[in-house]
Amino acid sequence: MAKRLILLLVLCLAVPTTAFAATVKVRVEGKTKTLFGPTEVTVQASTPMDAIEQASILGELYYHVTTTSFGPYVDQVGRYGGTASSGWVFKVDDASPPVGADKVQLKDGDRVLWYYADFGPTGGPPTLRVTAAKKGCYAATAYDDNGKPVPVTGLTWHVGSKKTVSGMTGAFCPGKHTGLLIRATATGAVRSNAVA
Ligand code: B12
Repeated sequence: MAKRLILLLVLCLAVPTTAFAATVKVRVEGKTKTLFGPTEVTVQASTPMDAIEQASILGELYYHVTTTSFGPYVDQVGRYGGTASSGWVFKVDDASPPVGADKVQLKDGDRVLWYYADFGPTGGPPTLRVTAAKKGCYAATAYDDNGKPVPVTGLTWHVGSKKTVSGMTGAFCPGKHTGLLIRATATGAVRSNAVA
């Protein structure tokens, strides 16, 4: 009888995780380069913690989780762990949830970003997102931890890995760029996703 109860309990705990897996996009931005999914890879994941596990499986990406008083904490991804004022944080749909990565239930269409960040007196860095705009043009938006658009300086557009364009305001219209991805960087901001 006790064994059956334990089995039932285990099943109850296991089922929601699988049942609530959502179809989401995941990207991992490291300290010096993109570690996984520049164009954002679609995975099935129930939480941001699950999303980094899926990225790790698909990209053979090293990550490490430690147990803290707040719960499971990602203390390293790829080569770098944290210091007193830097470490690994995540956003869902461009905003930083105020709880651990195992506590956020993802829903279909969410975009999960894990990134290495240096924190100063004003908080963490904004994160950049590039979207395709009208007529072959692109827009870049920087988001703060609350998911609110914020201004950035030094915005630079990258066309593939060789061409860069700086000093532009408004949409970026690169012209023909077959096979080359468009992305953006800015001073003190986390680099953007890449868009075809
Ligand atoms: C410094 C800090 C960070 C640093 C840690 C740098 C480092 N040294 O590795 C950075 C900026 C990386 C960070 C990240 C995050 N943090 Co933080 N962080 C803090 C802060 C300000 C101090 C923690 C500390 O140093 N304690 C002193 C040391 C001696 O104790 P410790 O137990 O060893 O501390 C470790 C853990 O706290 C761990 N840690 C830090 N943050 C978090 C968050 C979670 C959910 C977990 C499980 C562990 C954890 O890192 C510390 C150093 O190794 C606290 C606020 C506070 N006053 O406690 C928030 C705080 C713990 N963080 C918080 C949050 C939400 C996060 C993030 C989930 C934010 C995000 N959306 O990404 C991430 C964690 C994601 C992950 N990697 O799994 C919340 C947790 C709320 C909750 N109830 O779950 C707190 C309480 C801030 C707040 N009020 O919102 N954090």
